[in-house]
Amino acid sequence: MYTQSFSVSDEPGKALKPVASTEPAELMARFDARIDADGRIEPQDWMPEAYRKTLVRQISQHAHSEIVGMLPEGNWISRAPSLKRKAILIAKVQDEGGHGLYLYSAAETLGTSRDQMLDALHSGKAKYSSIFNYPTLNWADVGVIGWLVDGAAIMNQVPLCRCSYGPYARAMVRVCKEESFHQRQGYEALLVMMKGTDEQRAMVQDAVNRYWWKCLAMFGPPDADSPNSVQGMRWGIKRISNDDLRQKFIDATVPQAKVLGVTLPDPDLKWNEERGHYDYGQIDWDEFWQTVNGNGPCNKERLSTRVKAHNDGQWVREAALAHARKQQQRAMKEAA
Ligand code: BYC
Repeated sequence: MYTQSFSVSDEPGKALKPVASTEPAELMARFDARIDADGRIEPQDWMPEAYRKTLVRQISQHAHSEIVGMLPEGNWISRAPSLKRKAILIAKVQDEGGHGLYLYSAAETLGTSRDQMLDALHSGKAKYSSIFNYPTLNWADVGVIGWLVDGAAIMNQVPLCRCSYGPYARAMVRVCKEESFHQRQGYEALLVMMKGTDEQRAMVQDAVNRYWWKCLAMFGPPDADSPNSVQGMRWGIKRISNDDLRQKFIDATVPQAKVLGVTLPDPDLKWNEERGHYDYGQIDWDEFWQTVNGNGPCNKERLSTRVKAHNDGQWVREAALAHARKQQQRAMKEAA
């Protein structure tokens, strides 16, 4: 349903100028040349500190989004309406945990430890996607998360498969394949509900009404208010701007909503022949920033659940480390 083609905007980063740098000129020139040639940067390569920092910021935020994203859906595992839906949901939540692990590993190649990243998340310093700070009120929310939230995530993540940093790009290839399954299972679950009772159809419409605008905000602030975009695009980390991705998502989703039989809650949503895109209404950016800055409806609950899960898992990490130490000692004894 979502294209896996690595399409990019017509002139990605063309008009953007590199920022001034105090890094060694020769190394910097070599790095810039590789970026300009659309080459990959690998962990052992020299890179400017600002590039490293930007990647750690983006990849760790992305990893945090994956593991916090497990929470709203995880709440529904015990209440899934059938064995089939329960099995699918367990697999999906487990996949999100796996995505977090690939991404933390990719960020660790840049010299930041997983403990440091998790500390930043648990102390409230690090960001994660705004979308996971809204409640999941009924079973249709789980379908809508698959269709719209995973749908938006794929739209954002397919271009990241061509990110200039090798480990991030490679992790994203696998993540996108799995997200594609997530999106389809959500859409299929909603199709089934829409063929059900009036009450089920009303639940789907209600979930769409609550999630639509929040999903559009997932792509980040408008390009003009996005402080990281210019440099991110110049470095080939971001390939398509926040607004262009948002537009691509809307254009892809409107026909899907028609097939499903739901109304997207935007009176200004209308095909614009001249632009070749759908026009859409105003996103509530004040509400978005409130949520990003810790004051959304579920921020506190999500963070405390995450911290509790981490603390409850301490004995597992300690046992794994003790086992690894024992294996190592045994191997050393055998080698002696
Ligand atoms: N929520 O200059 P900008 C998923 C922050 S899906 C919270 O445009 P950038 C999943 C931004 O970090 C979601 N914060 O930034 C799906 C920046 O703050 P800092 C995860 C947001 O980096 C289903 C500030 O606003 N996907 O995982 O150029 C199930 C200014 O923004 C948001 C990714 O993370 C937001 N929605 O662009 C389970 C994809 N939007 O850092 C899991 C990778 C913006 O300067 N990330 N901010 O303090 C990206 O592509 C980019 O980082 C973004 C933002 C498009 C999100």
